[in-house]
Amino acid sequence: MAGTTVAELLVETLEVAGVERIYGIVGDSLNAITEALRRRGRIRWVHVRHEEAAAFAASGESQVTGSLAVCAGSCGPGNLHLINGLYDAHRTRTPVLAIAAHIPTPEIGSSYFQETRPEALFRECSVYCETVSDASQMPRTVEAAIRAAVGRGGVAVVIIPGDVAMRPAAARGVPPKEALLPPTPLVRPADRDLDALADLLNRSSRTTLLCGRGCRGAHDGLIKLAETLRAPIVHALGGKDVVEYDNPYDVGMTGLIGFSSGYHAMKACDTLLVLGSDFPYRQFYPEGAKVAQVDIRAENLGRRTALTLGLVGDVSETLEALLPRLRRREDRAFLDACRVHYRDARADLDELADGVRPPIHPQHVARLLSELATEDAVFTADVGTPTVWAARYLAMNGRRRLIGSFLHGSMANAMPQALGVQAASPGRQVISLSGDGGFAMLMGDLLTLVQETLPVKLVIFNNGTLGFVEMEMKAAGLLETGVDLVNPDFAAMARAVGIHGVRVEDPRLLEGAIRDFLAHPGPAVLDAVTNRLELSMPPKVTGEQIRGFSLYLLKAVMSGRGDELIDLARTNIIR
Ligand SMILES: Cc1ncc(C[n+]2csc(CCOP(=O)(O)OP(=O)(O)O)c2C)c(N)n1
Repeated sequence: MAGTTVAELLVETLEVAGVERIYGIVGDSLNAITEALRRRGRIRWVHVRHEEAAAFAASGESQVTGSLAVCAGSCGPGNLHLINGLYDAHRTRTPVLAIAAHIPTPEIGSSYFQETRPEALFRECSVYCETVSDASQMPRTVEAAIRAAVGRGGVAVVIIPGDVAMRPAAARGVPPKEALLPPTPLVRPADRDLDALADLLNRSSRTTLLCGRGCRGAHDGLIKLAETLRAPIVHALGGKDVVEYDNPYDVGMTGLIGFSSGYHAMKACDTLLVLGSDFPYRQFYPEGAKVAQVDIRAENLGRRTALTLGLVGDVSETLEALLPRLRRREDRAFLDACRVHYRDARADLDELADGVRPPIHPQHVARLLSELATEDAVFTADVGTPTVWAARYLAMNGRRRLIGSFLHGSMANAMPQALGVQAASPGRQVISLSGDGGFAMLMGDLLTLVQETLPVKLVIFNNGTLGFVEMEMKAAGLLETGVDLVNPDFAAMARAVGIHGVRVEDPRLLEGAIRDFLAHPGPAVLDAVTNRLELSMPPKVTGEQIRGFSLYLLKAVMSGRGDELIDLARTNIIR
């Protein structure tokens, strides 16, 4: 390929945008692009084993760097495999560009081999999704895609037929980085709206703050706000690594897997201020309280609960302008009561995070990981109970990060996200808290850790079941169905592919096993055989759940499973 091709212009544009790697699997429709990458030699092709892992890896990378990350798939099934990971990135509002190669232009619309409709497929999980059908569209199309992904925070998809990628490029050059990447603007509400918010807060006597991922960078302002208003701070899971640390106003998380203290601080306030959170579960919001919300996205305002006041703004900027307008409240009674409740809830949870006789309790694993990980470790957690243990037992400190699939809620996110985080942060400790079900779902990409020499530390909570769903079934009064997992010895399996593998079944050996596994310089697997029958109750156990669980117990006794129920009681009560 002599001269500049469309593919080379695409790659050059990505280089200017600062892209360092592309996750994907090759295919002939991608040939022009992979050849351009090879010839130019600046962007690394990270060869994964499943395109879904490529998309999750890009999602993980961009969440930890805050910058654009890229994945690619060949035409038809190749790019179709990206979709689930792209949904995750899109819902997390993290900038990812997906290059979806397409079938040859003359064949489009003929039900050709591998033909799909990528524009229709990717539209739903992207802020930008366009096809390059003519060489003259480049590099404008990829520029627009990059600006949309970075500026709006989300996924942009560039669909490009293999033949178009090979064509000679038009003369138009690539803009400089300053013109390519949109800077983040300062956004805050107008003065009169800040006055209205200040007035609402100054007149309230029991204010609670609900803080989410939009509070990143606003830690100091939040603490000052809570101090001024004597307000407890509740967080949604996305806000955990942003607000929980160094926080004397923290009263824990709310939601299905949260703390009872977080639940009560939300329910008992007279004014709730929601900051950078789109926490979706409506039943956790207070009834009868005034609710104000600050969010950078107008469409997030009031969609979970009715608002008294909704303002558009960046949380940090808004707080800076709001604080001088607030009167300092002296009465700390509400705050103190919420803090006492939190201390008790925390103590109850901490009691569960230990053990001296098998089986190992998963809480114990999570607590030790938290204690033994480095100060700037990045944790990823699989959807399922690993997210519960991460939320409750990993201590954050402002430097650590916690990444999951908290909005899209997909299994199998943790290992590939860790892969992307590690690729982008070579010196950092990256720990994946994987479920045995979640891990097995994208298990092929364990090989990528070896091939790419990525020293990810992978903990598998090996409970032999799709545990979270098993628990949901029981709470709904059902006998569990379709949840059993017949697992191998994951540590032996890891060793067979060249990864350091440690298996642990006895809680007395757990700390040593974790130390050994974390100290290993390369990729390592800790196969932690944990209690299948662990109860991880939600913060507020409803009458319905108690009825459901009682019904399950009755059904289990009637189907002759008395021994199992004794085990359930034994492993949850006598620890
Ligand atoms: C892709 C996908 N499939 C199914 C589900 C439904 N689901 C949510 S959690 C879960 C069980 C996860 O099991 P595992 O990874 O073993 O973790 P555990 O809960 O046992 O710790 C399932 C099946 C989902 N969220 N995502």
